[in-house]
Amino acid sequence: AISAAPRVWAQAAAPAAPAGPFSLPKRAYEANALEPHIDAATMDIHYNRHHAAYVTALNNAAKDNGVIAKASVAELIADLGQVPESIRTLVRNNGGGHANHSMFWEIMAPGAGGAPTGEVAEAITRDLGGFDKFKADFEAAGLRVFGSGWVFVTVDKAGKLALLGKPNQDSPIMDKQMVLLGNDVWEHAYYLKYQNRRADYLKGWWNVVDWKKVNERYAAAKAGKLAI
Ligand code: MN3
Repeated sequence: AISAAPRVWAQAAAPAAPAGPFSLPKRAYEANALEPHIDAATMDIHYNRHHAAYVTALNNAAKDNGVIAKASVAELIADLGQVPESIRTLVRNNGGGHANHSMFWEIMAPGAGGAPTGEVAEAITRDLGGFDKFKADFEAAGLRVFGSGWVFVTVDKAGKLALLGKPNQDSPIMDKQMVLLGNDVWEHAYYLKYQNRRADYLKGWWNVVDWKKVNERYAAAKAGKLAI
């Protein structure tokens, strides 16, 4: 008889990545932990396949290139001019993808959401017009990204915030800026659950934003110690 065991997405194994300097960061929660806002199947495929593929491509590039092998992902994408032209686009796309997704998993958590807290709440009020206006502007920026991309909040060393969208896997780090938080608006981030309803995904996402972690990133940015 043919076995008809149901697929358990949360237990799907990560593809074997070649040994290399870059690795998939550990996620602090299970694939189903952000349900219903981010479904387990999307989380599993997004992390174990999409993000893993960016890491694998970077490791493959590092095998033949000492510059890539020795740099952190943030160092690489902050200065793409140091990368040989023949693989610059590869490193831009996959290095950006690795940095963006590493940040993305970090700023989400189960049982999170609600209003921002601490210094980040004050900065949102001061620089972005308060939480309600910020949420509306952030969602609108996410909808304006045509095709695939991200919407980010950047932070400078003085703690000042700014909102911007980016195409593809581009990162504000490529413009020597620091990322406080960002949301992935590639279809792979939401299509299984939300189909074409990107606006609903953007609205639901606030329920999983971990403001405690965002405050840690804010403090790190002001101290000049934000790694990604
Ligand atoms: Mn993605």
